[in-house]
Amino acid sequence: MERGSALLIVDVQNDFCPGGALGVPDGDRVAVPLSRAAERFRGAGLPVFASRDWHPAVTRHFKEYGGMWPPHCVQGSPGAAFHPDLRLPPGTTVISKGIDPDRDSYSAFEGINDDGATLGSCLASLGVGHLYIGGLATDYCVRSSALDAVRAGLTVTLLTDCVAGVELQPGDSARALEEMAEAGVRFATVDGI
Ligand code: VGL
Ligand code: ZN
Repeated sequence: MERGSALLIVDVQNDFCPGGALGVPDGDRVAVPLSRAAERFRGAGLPVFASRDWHPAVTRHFKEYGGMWPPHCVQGSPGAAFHPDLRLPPGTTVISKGIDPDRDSYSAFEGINDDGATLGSCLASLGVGHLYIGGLATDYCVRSSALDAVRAGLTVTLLTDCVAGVELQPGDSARALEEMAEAGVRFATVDGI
């Protein structure tokens, strides 16, 4: 957590937690350690970002319209709200993604803040060089966001005790972790940073 670090919390939303429309096994278990991480970043004066999947009701992302997924995280619905155990410190920037009905937009780097600025431009204007990432789901949005962060030239650390995967195919999360490692992503636990 050196100067120039920031935290990105990916999609810790009700629909990705057990009982939700696209519940990730143990998805709710990441909320507490990520809240602790957010508090530590905030305490150190470092920026915190929280992305949310934020789909229109009609999108090619959903099965019914040609995609892979049951409807989830529809804008303004209870399922799209952050999980109640996730405590976001004041000043957290919310990044909304998946708004374009023609794209899956798994990566938070395809998302924007309330003023329409992309995550990439927010990070650049704050001088962020090292992004710490945790959240849901390891094998989709976390994977995609971490790989995009590397492509953007950032040092990336994945918080391994703060992620959980969809596992459409068993082993998807393990494969995603391997892919991230090969791309140069580092691994740490919340208490190790
Ligand atoms: C996600 C599947 C569909 C994610 C989003 O946040 O990982 N996964 N939409
Ligand atoms: Zn989605």
